[in-house]
Amino acid sequence: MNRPESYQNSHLLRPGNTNCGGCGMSIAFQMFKRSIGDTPVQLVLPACCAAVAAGGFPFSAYGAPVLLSTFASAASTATGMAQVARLNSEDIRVVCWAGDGGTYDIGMASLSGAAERNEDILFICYDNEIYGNTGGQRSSATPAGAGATNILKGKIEPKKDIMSIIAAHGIPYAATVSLADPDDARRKFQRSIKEKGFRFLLILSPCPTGWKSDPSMTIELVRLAVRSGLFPVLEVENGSRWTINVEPDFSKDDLARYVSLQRRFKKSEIKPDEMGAEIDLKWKTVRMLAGCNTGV
Ligand SMILES: Cc1ncc(C[n+]2csc(CCOP(=O)(O)OP(=O)(O)O)c2C)c(N)n1
Ligand code: SF4
Repeated sequence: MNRPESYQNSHLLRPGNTNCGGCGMSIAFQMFKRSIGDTPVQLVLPACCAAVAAGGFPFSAYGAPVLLSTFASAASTATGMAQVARLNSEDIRVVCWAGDGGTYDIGMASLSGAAERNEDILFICYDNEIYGNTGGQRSSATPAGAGATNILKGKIEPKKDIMSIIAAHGIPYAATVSLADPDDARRKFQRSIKEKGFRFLLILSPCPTGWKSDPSMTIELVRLAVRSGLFPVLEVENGSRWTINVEPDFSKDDLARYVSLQRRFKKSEIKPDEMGAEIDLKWKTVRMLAGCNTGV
């Protein structure tokens, strides 16, 4: 079947897909596509909302070749695809697009292996802080205080520090992406698609369904998470050069508003003050790693 002209290359994630309204992952996909333009990509999707988002070809299917993998093999599948492209001298960038469950938890072993071998792939984690596709269970990315369908009173343990773990592999480029800072996001998408070797991006991706937030508040939630210091916006080059890209104002009001806009914190025994203490600790580490290297 010939693809209608208007459906070629214009979207990676096309209109008509099954994602919920206001899905942060959908917005991230659109920003990514607009940033990389016509760069040819192949996608590897482990089990996650992104794996079920597409529909009938060619109307709502992804605008790039896609291989669905198991959770555990996403980074190794991408490694194989990148090696084949290299052997065939094809200028194709292979992108793993995974949720936090497939990154922080179940996909970690092959992700770490590919990072250690510095495979030529871009691994993007859209972090909605839950196992969204199966109803919103906790992952190790769920922040302390947030409820999930299998921990009704709120998580006790803090969110796993994935950026330190990834940076410890000494990969060429790793960065966090704020959907509320489009210029910074575009720069990071453009750099990471071009760079050779293993690259990693972490995108905070609100999930209105799981976070029980209004779909129109998705970007506002990211903005509040960045301003309050909950989501540091930074990049790490070669595992050692940490740069803070957006300086938060650590406003307690922003943190309180962030919490109040989502019903997942409703039954929490952890209050915004205690979350503030965790933010302080997080930023001590970030500032220590960044030294005086502030990009703002
Ligand atoms: C090994 C394995 N365990 C469990 C599942 C069921 N499963 C499918 S999608 C999913 C949730 C994935 O969560 P995440 O990676 O955070 O992506 P999201 O659904 O939030 O987009 C689970 C648990 C599976 N497919 N394979
Ligand atoms: S459940 Fe959450 S992550 Fe999945 S499509 Fe809906 S809003 Fe997006």
